[in-house]
Amino acid sequence: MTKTLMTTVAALALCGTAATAQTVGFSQIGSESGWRAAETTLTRQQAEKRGYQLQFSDAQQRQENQIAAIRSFVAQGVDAILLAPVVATGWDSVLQEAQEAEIPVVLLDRRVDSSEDLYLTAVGSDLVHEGEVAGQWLVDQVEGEDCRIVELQGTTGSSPAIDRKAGFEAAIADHENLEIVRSQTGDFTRAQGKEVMESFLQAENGGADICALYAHNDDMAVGAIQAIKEAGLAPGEDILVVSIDAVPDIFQAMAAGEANATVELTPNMAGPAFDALEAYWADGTEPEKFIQTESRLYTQADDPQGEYDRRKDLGY
Ligand code: GZL
Repeated sequence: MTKTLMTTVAALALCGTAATAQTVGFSQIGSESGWRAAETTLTRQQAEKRGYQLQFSDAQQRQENQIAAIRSFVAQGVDAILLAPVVATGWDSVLQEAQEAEIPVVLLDRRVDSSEDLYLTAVGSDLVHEGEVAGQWLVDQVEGEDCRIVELQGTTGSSPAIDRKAGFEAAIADHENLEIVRSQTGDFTRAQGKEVMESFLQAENGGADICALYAHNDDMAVGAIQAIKEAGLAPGEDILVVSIDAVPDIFQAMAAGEANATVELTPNMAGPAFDALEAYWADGTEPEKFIQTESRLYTQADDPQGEYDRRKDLGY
């Protein structure tokens, strides 16, 4: 049988399966941040719009729950699996099980250290670049003045926590006036962001010795802003605040002068993921192993109230 005829036959066979609704398993990390909630909302909307049945699993930020969910999806014989991996390590065996079941896996918004042969593609931003953009904004903002920085890291062992730290450090490396004096995980949540910032303030002369906060996501920054205010200081002025995600509430803080800059991360990772899966299902098209989404800096000069109004109903 010629290659063209084989491709046609394969496409026709797949079309037959495409006539029945594809079932997609989605192992989501949890609902730890506004951005995560928006990613879930948009994934559900994309699945509904494209006629897929979405099997959703919320792992409560525990890798063992994600691994169990993937095994359940494999047992169900789903047509594809979306995985937002809470941490970067420990996925080889369960991804091999999905591969042996010939179920394509697409990674969303975070990366894994497994071989790229074990997943169809990964959709996400350049997390190192996000950290670099945040760091460069602070370099430009302080204009050579000494600046003692405190850092709220994301979930320990997650690719955004590793990469956003690396990118920020790279951006400030050649500027001796900028120094990260305290750094600790706030696990991407508001509550822990507030709690850790309280400890930073206490340890740094009530906050008088802190020039800036770099938070790996806006939710930890919003929690920290509350702590800074409760300590009697003005966030955005006494302590500069730069973070990542561009969720509505950081724009509300910016409009109030309580936050200074955020780097946007699109929550619509599912759109490019489903596009890649549809091409793969149609004729076996293998996508690039990384589909990059855009990042953009927003500051108080970028109509924060308008950005809040534009985003507040997008499912965050
Ligand atoms: C980054 C993403 C992060 C968000 C946080 O790609 O995984 O996880 O920045 C979320 O808000 O918790």
